[in-house]
Amino acid sequence: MKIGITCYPTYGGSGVVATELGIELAAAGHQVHFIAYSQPFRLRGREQDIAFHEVPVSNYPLFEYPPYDLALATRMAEVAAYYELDLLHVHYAIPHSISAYLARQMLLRQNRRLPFITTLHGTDITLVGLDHSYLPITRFGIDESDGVTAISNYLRDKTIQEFHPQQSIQVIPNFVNCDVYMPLDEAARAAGRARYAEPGEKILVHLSNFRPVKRTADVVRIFSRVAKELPARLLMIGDGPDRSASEWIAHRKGIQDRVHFLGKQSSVSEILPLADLLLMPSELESFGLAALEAMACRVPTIATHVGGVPELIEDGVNGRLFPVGDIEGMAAAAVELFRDPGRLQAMAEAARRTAQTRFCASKIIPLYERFYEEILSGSAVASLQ
Ligand code: GMT
Repeated sequence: MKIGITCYPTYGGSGVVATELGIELAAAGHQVHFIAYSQPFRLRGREQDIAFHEVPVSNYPLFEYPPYDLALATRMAEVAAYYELDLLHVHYAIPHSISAYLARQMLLRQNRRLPFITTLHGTDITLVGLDHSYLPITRFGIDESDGVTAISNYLRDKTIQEFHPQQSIQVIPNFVNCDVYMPLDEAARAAGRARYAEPGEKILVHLSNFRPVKRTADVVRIFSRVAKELPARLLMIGDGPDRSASEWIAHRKGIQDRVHFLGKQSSVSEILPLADLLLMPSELESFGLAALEAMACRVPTIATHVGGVPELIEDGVNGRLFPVGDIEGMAAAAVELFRDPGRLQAMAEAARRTAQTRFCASKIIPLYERFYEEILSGSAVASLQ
C-alpha cells in the first residue's frame, strides 16, 4: 500500500506513535510518505526508506495566523496525486482530520478517491476537543473520517461519551518494537549506568514533553523523598513548559546534583534500559506510551491510576498505580521495591512480558494493515456507487 501519514512532528506521544508506525509499515514493504511542517524527530536516519514532504506555510503580512491547516490540505492532495497514495492516516484529530477532509474533497473533483483514517491519541479529545470552540469541528472530523481508531478503550469510551460521534471507533492500542526497546546485557547496562550514577545507586527515569498534564513537579518531589531514604539518581528526559519549574524545585530541595535534565533525546531506547523504575505521575494519560517503552526495556513504572493506564499496568504485577498527587504513596512504593530486589525483579520481568505478549509491534501493526484494507475495500465499494 502507499500510505500518507500526518502527525505533529515535535516531541509528543502522538508523533512518536505515528513515526514508529511509519517505520514499521515501511519495514513491512509499504510505501510511506510523511506530510508535516517538519521532519518527525524520530525519523532521523530513516530518510532512505521513508519519504518526507514538508508543508511550506507562506507568511503573507495579512496573515496574523498563517493558515497551516489549508497549506497541509493542499500538500496532502498534491502528494496523494503525485505519488498515487491509497490512503491518508492522520494522527491527532485537530487540525489533521479537517485538512485530510479538505484534501479528500479536492481530489474528488479530479475523480480521485483518497480515504482518510484518524487516530485519536488523547489530548485531542480530552483537552483540545472539549474546548467549546473546537468541539463541533473535532466531531465533524471524526464523523467525516473513513475510519477512526483510538489508542485505548478508555479513549474510545470517552470520545463516545463526550462527542456522540456517528462514526464507529476501533481500538488499536499503542505498540513498541520489542527488538529495539529491550533490556541491555549486564556489561552494557553497567557501562551505561556509570555515565549517570555511582555503583550501588538506584536510577529513576521520567520521559515526557513536560506539559502540566505530566506533573513533572511531582516527579521531582517523589524523587526527593526516595533520595532521602537511599542513594539514587533521577534522569529527566524531554523538555517543555514545566521544565524550568521542575529544575527550580530540584534546586530548592538541594538535590540538583542528583537530578539530570537530559533534554530532548532521539534515542530513548538507549537510556530507558539503564533505569530501575520509571515515574509517570500524570494528571491524565489515555495510554502512557512512555511506560510501555520502559516496560519493554524491563523497567516497571510507578504511575497514576488514570485514563487508559490500567489497561497497560496491573497494580502490583507489572508496576504500581496510585491516585493523582499521591507523592508520599509513590515515593514509598519506590523505596519498598528498591528494598525488595526480588519483587522488583519479578515486576520488571512481568513488565517486559506484558510488552511482548500484548503490545509488541509484531502484534499491533497487522491490526492497522487489516484496518487499512477494510477501509480501502469499503471505499472502493463506495466509489463505485
Ligand atoms: O501527552 C503527550 O505526550 C501528548 C499526547 C500526544 O498526542 O502527543 O499524548 C497522548 O498520546 C500518546 C500516544 O498515543 C499517549 O501515550 C498519551 O497517553 C496521550 N497523552 C494524554 O492522554 C495526556
